[in-house]
Amino acid sequence: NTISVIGLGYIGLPTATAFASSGKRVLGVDLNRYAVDTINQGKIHIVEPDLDVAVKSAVEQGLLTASTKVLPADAFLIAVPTPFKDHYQPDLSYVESATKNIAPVLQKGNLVVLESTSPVGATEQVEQWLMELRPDLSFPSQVGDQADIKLAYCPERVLPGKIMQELFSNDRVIGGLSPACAEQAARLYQLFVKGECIVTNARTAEMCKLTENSFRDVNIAFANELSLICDHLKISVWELIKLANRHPRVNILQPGAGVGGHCIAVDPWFIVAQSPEQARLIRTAREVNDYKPHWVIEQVKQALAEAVTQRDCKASEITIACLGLAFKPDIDDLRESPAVEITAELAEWHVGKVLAVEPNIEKLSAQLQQKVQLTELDQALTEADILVLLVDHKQFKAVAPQQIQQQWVIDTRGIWRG
Ligand code: SAJ
Repeated sequence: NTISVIGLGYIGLPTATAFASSGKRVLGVDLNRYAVDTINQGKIHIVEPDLDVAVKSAVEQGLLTASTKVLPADAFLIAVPTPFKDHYQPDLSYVESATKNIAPVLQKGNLVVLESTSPVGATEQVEQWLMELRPDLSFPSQVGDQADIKLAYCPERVLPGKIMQELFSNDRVIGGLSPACAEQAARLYQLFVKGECIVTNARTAEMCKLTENSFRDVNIAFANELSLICDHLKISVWELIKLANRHPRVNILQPGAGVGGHCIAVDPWFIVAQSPEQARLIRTAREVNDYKPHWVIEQVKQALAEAVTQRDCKASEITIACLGLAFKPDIDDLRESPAVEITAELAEWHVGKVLAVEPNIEKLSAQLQQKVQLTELDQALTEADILVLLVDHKQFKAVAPQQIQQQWVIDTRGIWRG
């Protein structure tokens, strides 16, 4: 009576732990030896609040073990990355190798669930790979509900930073390759999910995940586009949004330095790649959000030109401080962060000093370290001539606008110069 989770990253590890907390025996599988060894010591290799305690307790109770090898189980959950390759085409190679790894140990009655964010049709593709490798077993597209192997798609929808709460409380959308597949998967997730487990078909569930993140991307793009329009028309976008949101049916999100993370900036492309003719708004939203960091860089360049003229000094005498590097507030995750993109480009281009403040990390990557100096907030506020506020971390919000002495402040979050 074991559940096997393939891929022990930001989604796989919390999910494995959640099943273990319901009393199930869980085997987590990952190619990363370091991750496997760390987990078996009851520790974690990623940063996520409350995950360390949960893993420690699951490992100590003997319910969670990790391995680099796949073993027979009752259910297999695939939670491996699905990045994109050139021209924004989804890359299913990790899903393919996970599928090929479980194929030899599959047994009649097993359930296979794909959790990774995937293009529409990916669960059918997994079935296809399994059918080719295991002609001795029957599959849903051959015999429907009577199949030896049940397959379903069940996307994760948890918010990084709140994974250990949302994993239990969120509703789950569960799409089966047949109704019996969806029902069997729903029964599995009900072991720990307190929200509702709603069943549908696999294609709808796949599209549902992509739709949720595209919805957010389009809405953030609307806010980011407004910030450009307002700058052009000399209006405060922050005041404008506050006022517009007083309308009972208007709820505009917040502009920022761009959209980061490995979900919202990626998933809409899966829709565009499959339906390029139809997905016009979704593509444009991606382009608007991807353009925002470049616009911020232009703002900084303008400020620098002004500073040099006004002070009659050299550009090398001007210090720029970039505040915040993470992809969103109060986390330490710098992956796919527009703030990193902006800081790196400014450091590359500016002849003077570039400081960075990121309260959630201890040191910079080797690449950034060469050009950027990681400093404390106080020092940056004293030393810098130009402030570029990129992330609304709580430490920055705690500084009153009156404390900011700089003439040039590019405030992408509207906390000081709203
Ligand atoms: N952002 C803005 N303005 C806003 C809100 C967000 O600029 O008003 C930016 C953030 O700064 C960040 C990016 O958007 O750079 C994405 O942040 P986020 O908090 O919106 O989302 P993620 O990427 O942390 O998590 C999303 C969530 N999806 C939705 O809210 C629809 C989460 O529930 C998903 O599980 C996750 O993607 C995922 O793994 O797909």
